[in-house]
Amino acid sequence: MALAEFVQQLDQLVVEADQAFSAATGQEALEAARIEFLGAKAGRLKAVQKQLATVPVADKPAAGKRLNEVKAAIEAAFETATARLENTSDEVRDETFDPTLPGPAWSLGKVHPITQTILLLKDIMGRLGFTPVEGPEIEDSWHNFDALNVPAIHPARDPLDNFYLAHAQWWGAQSGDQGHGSADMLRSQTSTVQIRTMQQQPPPLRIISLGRVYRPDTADETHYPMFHQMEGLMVDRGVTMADLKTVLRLFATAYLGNSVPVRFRPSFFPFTEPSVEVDYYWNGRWVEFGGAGMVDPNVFQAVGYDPDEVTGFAFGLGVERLCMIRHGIRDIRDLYTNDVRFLAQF
Ligand code: FA5
Repeated sequence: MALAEFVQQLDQLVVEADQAFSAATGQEALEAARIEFLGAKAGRLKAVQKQLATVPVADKPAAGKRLNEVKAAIEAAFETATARLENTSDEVRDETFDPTLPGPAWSLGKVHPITQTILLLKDIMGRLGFTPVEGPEIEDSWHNFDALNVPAIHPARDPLDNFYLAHAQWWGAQSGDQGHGSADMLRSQTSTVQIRTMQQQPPPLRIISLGRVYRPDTADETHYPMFHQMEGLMVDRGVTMADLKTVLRLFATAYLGNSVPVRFRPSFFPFTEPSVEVDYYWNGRWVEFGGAGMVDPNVFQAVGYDPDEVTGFAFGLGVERLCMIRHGIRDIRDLYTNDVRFLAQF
């Protein structure tokens, strides 16, 4: 092959390679063009190079020199295209960005301690055979009072002790039967869910209900106008006070991690007879957690259960109190001020 022809092929190759590299819009296309022109085995430059052998001996130095120049030019065109693609990638390049500096510290959100407590309580009670159920937070006074055997003239119905809704006529509800003259209110106890569950399901029952309740209590270290209760209800043939005490003791032992003595103090709730206050012995003192008792026969009658057939126990414990004792929290208000420094500890 004559020198002129050899050189012309090389020059043509530079132009085509440059066009192909410039046209590549992505890494894949660029790599394909690189293989086409610069490929070590079957590349087009290699093919022209092989023809160097056919160039007359006298012209070989000039041909070889030109070959090296063209090779360098094609490689330079490839480098330029590579740099172009890197600069136009999605990432916006920031001159001041220093990849060697430590990045910002991300802190993960946490489950609120009350929610953590609720999950744990469900877990423990679940192992004791109690299924979680739910009820509405806006209740009618029939479920909150009447069906729970709270008499029409009972002081617990007083509007100063309850959050009735603006349109509700609490006094009209005093003799309310279900759905009639029944005032809407924010429930003051989770015992309402006992009623709703028994209305829907026949005995035997073993349920818990965890949720918010509302009372116009002044906030202090141990009281808040909105708090949570865990209600428990077990109904079957032959359920006794001994079952109640056993369940509460097993629960406390699982929850607090030590053998926890339980104390019952005589008390009064309209919906249980007998009724007790439940105290746990913890860190050298007795702490009150809630109320409990044997379900009053009048409650069974209100929901259509036969009190001659079944007996049952019920209890209502303060969830905040349980949470506070486990974590050594002194003031219930800390749980509701949403201070991340406090909440991040749990
Ligand atoms: C009741 O609410 C009954 N319904 C409990 C019950 C259920 C008795 C079933 C019998 C059978 P009491 O009003 O005592 O009871 O409240 C129970 C617990 O809720 C208290 O012991 C306390 O731990 C918690 N508690 C009451 N008021 C507040 C408040 N303002 N803030 C935080 N926790 C409270």
